[in-house]
Amino acid sequence: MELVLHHYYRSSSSWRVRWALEEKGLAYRAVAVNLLASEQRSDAYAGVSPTALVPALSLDGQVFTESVAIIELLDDLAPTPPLRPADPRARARMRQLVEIVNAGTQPLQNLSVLTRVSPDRAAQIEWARPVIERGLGAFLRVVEGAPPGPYCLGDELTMADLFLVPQLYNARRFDVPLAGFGRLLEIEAACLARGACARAAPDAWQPG
Ligand SMILES: N[C@@H](CCC(=O)N[C@@H](CS)C(=O)NCC(=O)O)C(=O)O
Repeated sequence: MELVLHHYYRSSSSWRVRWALEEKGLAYRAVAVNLLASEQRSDAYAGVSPTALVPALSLDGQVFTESVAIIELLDDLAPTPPLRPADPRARARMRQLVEIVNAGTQPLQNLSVLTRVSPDRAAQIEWARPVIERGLGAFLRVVEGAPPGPYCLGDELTMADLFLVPQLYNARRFDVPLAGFGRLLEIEAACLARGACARAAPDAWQPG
């Protein structure tokens, strides 16, 4: 399996996919797409991704976008460790958490939205902060009803964790106060203690 990941080091969606690849021990070549230099809108990248967003994963020459689809594909092709619970209710709960981030939070604080809101960073932060606070608040309420354990849904790491931790990273970039999110911060610490999460984190990657 030849894997090439088009990504940006600080993109939360890219971190999700790098993390899944690391958990599964899959070797891949990383190609940087510099969002701040608008490389995602270049002609060259239009030939890679139909969405002009990162990440995009090329698998034996076939390109997949959308981190949910990519991670589920990886989970099907390399099932160990599983990133989705087998139980249908637990799986739906996991997908609920994933969508709170993927559909309800991250898109509203994405670069292309922020630049339409305002060119001014302070105004962008003012827009993004309540969006992220609301998303994390919903996420927390669901996690509080889940079985206890180090991760979002108990003892096993799932995709819900892969979506939470990069969103917390985004929250800090937008000065979201995190004091009320202690349970989520505990989960984050448990995740960052995993080599796979830390190796995939923005800090482990060079800009560009
Ligand atoms: N739902 C998509 C989101 C992809 C996405 O929004 N990527 C962001 C970075 S996290 C991006 O490429 N932004 C560039 C832009 O808005 O122009 C996924 O999960 O892959």
